[in-house]
Amino acid sequence: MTKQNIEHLKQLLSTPKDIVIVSHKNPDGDAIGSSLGLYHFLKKYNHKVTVIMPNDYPDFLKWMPDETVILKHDSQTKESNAIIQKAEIIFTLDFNALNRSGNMETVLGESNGLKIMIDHHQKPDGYATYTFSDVNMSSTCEMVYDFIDLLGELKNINSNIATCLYTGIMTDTGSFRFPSTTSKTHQVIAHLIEKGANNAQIHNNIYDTNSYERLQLLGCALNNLKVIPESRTAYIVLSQEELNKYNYKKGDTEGVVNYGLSLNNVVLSAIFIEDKQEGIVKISLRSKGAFSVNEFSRAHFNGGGHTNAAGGKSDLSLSDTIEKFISILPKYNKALNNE
Ligand SMILES: [Mn+2]
Repeated sequence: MTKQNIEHLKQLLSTPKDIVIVSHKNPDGDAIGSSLGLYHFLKKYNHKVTVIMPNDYPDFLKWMPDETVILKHDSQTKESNAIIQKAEIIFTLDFNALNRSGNMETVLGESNGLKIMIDHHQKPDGYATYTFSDVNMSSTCEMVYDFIDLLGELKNINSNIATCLYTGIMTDTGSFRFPSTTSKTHQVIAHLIEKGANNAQIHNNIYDTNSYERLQLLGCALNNLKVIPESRTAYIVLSQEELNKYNYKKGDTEGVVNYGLSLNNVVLSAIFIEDKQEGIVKISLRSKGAFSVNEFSRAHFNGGGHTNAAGGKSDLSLSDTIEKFISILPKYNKALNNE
């Protein structure tokens, strides 16, 4: 983002505009946090702002200030499309290819609204007029903070903005422990606490919301954990039957993949979750060090993300997907053992 771009954006935002903020399918804490943080910021300047997500998200995200204003495109399609079509400015947050927005892809592509991307994933597409992309950033929330800084408006961060941005930085950094967490991230976090983010309460809202069934499902997942020592890999499989048994709800498997990485000597962790309704197996991958699960997923599982955290999917059956995964791994043994 050049100085000239920022001047132009300042100019653009100096009069009230029709603005839409969208994020990716299956929105996470960073997607909701950055969208609502930016929403609260833009509302201060009398813009008309609408936040639209492709689909619903877990209950543990449904407490952020004004969360209830968010439209869900899959259940409010007509209304959402009409708003996107007449938007003057569209912020696309926490994703960088329009197909990550699920069924919003077409309407976003066709809308004449000026697009501004703020994102930290790899390989951004060229759809936006203004691309604010940095793969080294901890989170899109930290980038929204920087964006507000570039506009010279840090003084106007209120407790709602601070709360939303804090949440996304916390969730995307695994509570400030991933390598993307820098001293500057901590400075931003410190400032957000000064501005009214209640860190203990936010942590509680996000992480201490387990149901008994969710813990039972976690127990089942850990019981299913397998380790392949020669590949320094751990993986978990959850079948649809197991999910049903524990009354699975969206978000219940969030973070489970990280348990594999907590094993001594493991540098690659995967979880395979059967989704009979969509007819796919959903895959989450985590790694330590330089081993890129982004590249691994792009090459084999129709996905991508970051070096150390990526998603993917498979159209094969659950058992065939696992078989494929196990058969691919030996090719990577050298890289995995170099970590
Ligand atoms: Mn993110």
